Amino acid sequence: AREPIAPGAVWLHGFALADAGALLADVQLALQQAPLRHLVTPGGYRMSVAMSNCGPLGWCSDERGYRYAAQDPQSGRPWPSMPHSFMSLASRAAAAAGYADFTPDACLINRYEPGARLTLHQDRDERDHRQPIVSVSLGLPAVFLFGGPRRSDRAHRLPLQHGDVVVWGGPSRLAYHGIQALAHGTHTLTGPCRYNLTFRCAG
Ligand code: MD5
Ligand code: FE
Repeated sequence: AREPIAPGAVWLHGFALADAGALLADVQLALQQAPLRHLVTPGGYRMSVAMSNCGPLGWCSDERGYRYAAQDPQSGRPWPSMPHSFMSLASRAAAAAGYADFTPDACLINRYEPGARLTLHQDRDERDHRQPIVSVSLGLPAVFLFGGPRRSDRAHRLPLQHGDVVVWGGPSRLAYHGIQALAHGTHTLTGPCRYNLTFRCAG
C-alpha cells in the first residue's frame, strides 16, 4: 500500500519485499569491498550505527566535518559501484511516489544492531535538495522519528518494517528525523540487525 505521510513523503509498505534477498546479497558484496565502520562525528562522538557506501559518492564524517567523497577514506579506493538491484529498486520506488527520472549517485548503507540509534538530524549535505531521498528498510523493525522543519517540532513515530520503502521529497526532504534505539530481535534474512539503504543525489 502507498501511504502519504506528509507533503512530499510517501510510505510504500512492503515495496522492496520481493527484492529483499537480492538486495541483501548485493549489500554483502559491497561490504566486502568497503567494510562497515563506526564513523566519528565532528563533535567527537562514535556513531552507534555502522556505515558504508556504494555508488560514485559516499557520505563520510570525521573530526573535520561531514561531506561526500568519491573515495573510501579507509582504503583510498573508489566506493563499490551501485548494484543494478539497488538502482532499479530506488528508481521504481521514486516513480511510484511521483518522482520520475530519479538517478541517485550515492547509497549510504546503515547497519543497526540492538541499541543503535540515530538522533534527530537533517540530511543537508547533498547539493540538490529538490531531489528526494529514497530509504529502504531490511531486517529487524525500527521506530522512525519524523519531525518537522525545526528540531523542536513534535516527532511522529513510524514503525518501519522489513521491505518498507519511504520516499522523502518536497517539503519533507529537510525535515528532522531519527531512529529510536533498535530493539533486540532476530530476522530470518539479516539475523540480529536492521539494514537501511538511503539513495541520494549528492553531487
Ligand atoms: C535510516 N537514515 O532509517 C534513515 C533513513 C540517515 C538516515 O536518516 O541519514 O542515514 S533516511 C530518512 C530520511 C531522509 C531524508 C529526510 C527524511 C528522512 N525526513 O524528512 O524524515 O537509517
Ligand atoms: Fe537522515
